[in-house]
Amino acid sequence: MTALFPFGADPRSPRAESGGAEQENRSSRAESRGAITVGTEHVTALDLAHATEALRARLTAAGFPPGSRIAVWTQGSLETAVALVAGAAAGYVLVPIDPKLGPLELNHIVKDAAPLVAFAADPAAVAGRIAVETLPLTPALRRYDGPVGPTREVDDEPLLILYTSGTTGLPKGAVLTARNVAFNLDALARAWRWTAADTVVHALPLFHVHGLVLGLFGSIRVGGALHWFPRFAPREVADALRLGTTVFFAVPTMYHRLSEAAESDPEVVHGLRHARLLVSGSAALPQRDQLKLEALTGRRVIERYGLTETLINCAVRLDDPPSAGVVGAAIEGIELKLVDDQRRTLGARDDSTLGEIAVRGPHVFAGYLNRPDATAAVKDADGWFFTGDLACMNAAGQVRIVGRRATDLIKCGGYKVGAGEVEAALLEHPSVREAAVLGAPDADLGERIVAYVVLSTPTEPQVLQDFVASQLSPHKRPREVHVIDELPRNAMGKVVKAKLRLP
Ligand code: MCA
Ligand code: AMP
Repeated sequence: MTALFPFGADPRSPRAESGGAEQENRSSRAESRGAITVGTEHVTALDLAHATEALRARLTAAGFPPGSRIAVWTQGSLETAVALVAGAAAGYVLVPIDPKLGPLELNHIVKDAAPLVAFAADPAAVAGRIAVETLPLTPALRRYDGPVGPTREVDDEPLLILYTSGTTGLPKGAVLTARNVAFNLDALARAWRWTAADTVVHALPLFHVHGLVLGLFGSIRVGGALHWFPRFAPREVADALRLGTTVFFAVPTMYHRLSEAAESDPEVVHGLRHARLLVSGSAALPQRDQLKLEALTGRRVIERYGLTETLINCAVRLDDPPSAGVVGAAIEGIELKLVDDQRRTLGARDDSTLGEIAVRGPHVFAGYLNRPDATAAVKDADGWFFTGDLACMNAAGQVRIVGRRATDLIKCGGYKVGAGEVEAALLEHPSVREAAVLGAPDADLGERIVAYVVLSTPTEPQVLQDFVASQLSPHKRPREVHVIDELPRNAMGKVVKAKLRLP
């Protein structure tokens, strides 16, 4: 078995594993610069090894051995990133929490995942929000200077519980194992020749796969480095690329904003030109943004496609020829097929036959926490996971995503939002009698959340937007609220959302 991260033992200590020359090299290389940089602060690989030991010692002494579930409030600080890596390396099961979660989701997650303890860089900011004890991260994780031990091995035990929305109901906790993560990252590293020489820059949240698994864990697993911005600003990312980071991970909304910034700011163009690799994911990258960026910078953005439950399924490789709208072929070591409505395999590789993407392999999650029913609905007895995404495939196995089965799932800024979740939150407002929510095309966000409501007492749309932002994560708020007299329904009384869609 191999270690999850390459800083398993202090490369300078006699406890360093024999035969770990490559590991030692990688650690030493990353040690000479920041393994993780946030703002003006950074930690080295050796600091991460110390933090792992410190976290393990602290939690074990408090009665929480490795294997216990710990929640981490993913506040925007270096300490947060360190705690996530250290917690994973020390063998804990991490439940990353969006610090902006509203009470509806937060209470559900804490009850469902039942973490024994929580960590926060700034416990005061989250005081009283959950019944679990919240320990401060600073400064203990960086003061430890005792001996360091091995990190967690790549095993089939849970590593992460990540919450993801469905069409209705509250988010479900996807349980990802250490093997899921390690296998997926190694395959991507090969596809992109992602090595210890790379420094990734990203400005994604650390409570979803994209920012946490790819951006943070990926950078550390390859022995490289990460420059993390807790907030996205085009110029900051471009400056980081210009000053030596080599790889950029972002959602399409960020590329859209970069393409706009590049029109007026030559430094943004300059930065993007410097990158070795620009990768987009979490939602479809519109052609117009791709072309605009290419025209301005001469660089192409490559796409990869994934889900919380499967991590990354497809990726355009470094040497693949450019092809519009293609998210690449299945990554090495996984099986991918298209299926029809009855889940029968479609053999066509004609770039036009449409089917649902199904995948199988060591990257597919263990299941949803406490929801065997929901797991059985998406994963069959043979291990195939049915994604709900509709696509076609060409003769080379390259996949083009065309849409998704469930119209009640909205991808807004790369965040998945269930229409039912937003409707339920709106119905909690005393003035709302009925609500229907859908996604409308949006040049910046991909899709924007639009709500149609029938009111019992007059209320301003802004009040309802703020109400949803206070109950759920603010990114789940409707960007538009339309007050109507009644919702269109069919003969069975079911709301016909198609009749609400904007022209
Ligand atoms: C605005 N705000 C509010 C309100 N309005 N707060 C309370 N009440 C309101 N009414 C706050 C927001 O919380 C936010 O604060 C700020 O104002 C701006 O909000 P918003 O307009 O929503 O954000 P944005 O600027 O449009 O964000 C665009 C973004 C963001 C930066 C692209 O959508 C983003 O970070 N997306 C990444 C999503 C992601 O990582 N998805 C990966 C899923 P503040 O600025 O303080 O937050 S993993 C996945 O999909 C798979 C595995 C894959 O393939 O990757
Ligand atoms: P999430 O549950 O937040 O992990 O979102 C997963 C969903 O994001 C997938 O089912 C797809 O619908 C969408 N997605 C991710 N990457 C891409 C991409 N490159 N192109 C189109 N859709 C994507």
